[in-house]
Amino acid sequence: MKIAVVGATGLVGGEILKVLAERNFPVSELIPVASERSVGKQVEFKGKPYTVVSFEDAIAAKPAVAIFSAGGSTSLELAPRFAEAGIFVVDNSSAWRMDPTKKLVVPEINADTLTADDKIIANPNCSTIQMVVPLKPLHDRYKIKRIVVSTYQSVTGTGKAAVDQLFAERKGDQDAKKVYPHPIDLNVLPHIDVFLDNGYTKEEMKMVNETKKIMGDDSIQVTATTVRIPTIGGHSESVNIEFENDFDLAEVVELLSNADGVIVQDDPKNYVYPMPLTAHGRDEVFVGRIRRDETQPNTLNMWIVADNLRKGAATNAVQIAEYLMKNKLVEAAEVVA
Ligand code: 2RA
Repeated sequence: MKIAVVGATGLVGGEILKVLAERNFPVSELIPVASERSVGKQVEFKGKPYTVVSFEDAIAAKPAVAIFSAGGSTSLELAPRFAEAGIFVVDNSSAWRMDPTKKLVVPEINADTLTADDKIIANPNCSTIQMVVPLKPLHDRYKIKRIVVSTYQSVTGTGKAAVDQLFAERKGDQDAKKVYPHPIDLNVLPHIDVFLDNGYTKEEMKMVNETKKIMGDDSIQVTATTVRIPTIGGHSESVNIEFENDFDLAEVVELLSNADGVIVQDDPKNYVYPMPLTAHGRDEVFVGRIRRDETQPNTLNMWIVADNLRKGAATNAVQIAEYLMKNKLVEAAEVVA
């Protein structure tokens, strides 16, 4: 398949190239794309250099799929132009996620809703993806009433400049360029994305709204506090889930162990639990500290960790492209076009 990676020079773009290579995605032609200031730069794919091209050249090259990770405004402007040219867009930004005409897809949960007409497909927010992957099988079995989540998010979610800020501060560089309004090394910021009028951040409201859309159930109540911490390996989440029905803890562990894309790491006596350090570079979502909330009925606590650049972004997007290919939606669309 001819595939374009839009935003190929960014952190997520680089991870998309790695994931395509690792998963042996059948790439017949790779088209790395970025804004004017990066056109002509080189990126590496499977050990070979590729030259970054402009948006116009990418549309003219007619890839079957373009995976976008270039920010909301670029996506709002350019995704429709790619789509009009018959190219499937899998978009990592928040631009299209809550658009009722667009699907918000986590392949383990709702890829089967996709059709050849879904030319712009939204990839959910990283912290939402890693939460819903393990929660969906539990929702199907016990029906979730309410989720209380607090996140501990990696600086890689902000981008390269934030990783640079963290390491510059760690080296004692007082003039480190600031992406955050405060130091991030040796600190914790209860602030991800912009603050909204309701006192929550946009990241927190993404978790509320996207969870309902992906699960296809508006009755699920979600309340979130999203926090940036000085780590790079992945996002962690403390999640408290109240179910309509009671559960058996051993069955919960079994459901999670059998869930697609989930690995249970839960042996606290031997200090086994998910951590960003061990989730880093992995495609799965890791779950541990699975225990009953003893303060109220039908309620579970657990700890979820995933590499936000992988399952939270690149891997999920590549899995969507794989689904389009395996289910022949790409060819079907080309025939129609
Ligand atoms: C973050 N959720 O971690 C964002 C990235 N999309 O900041």
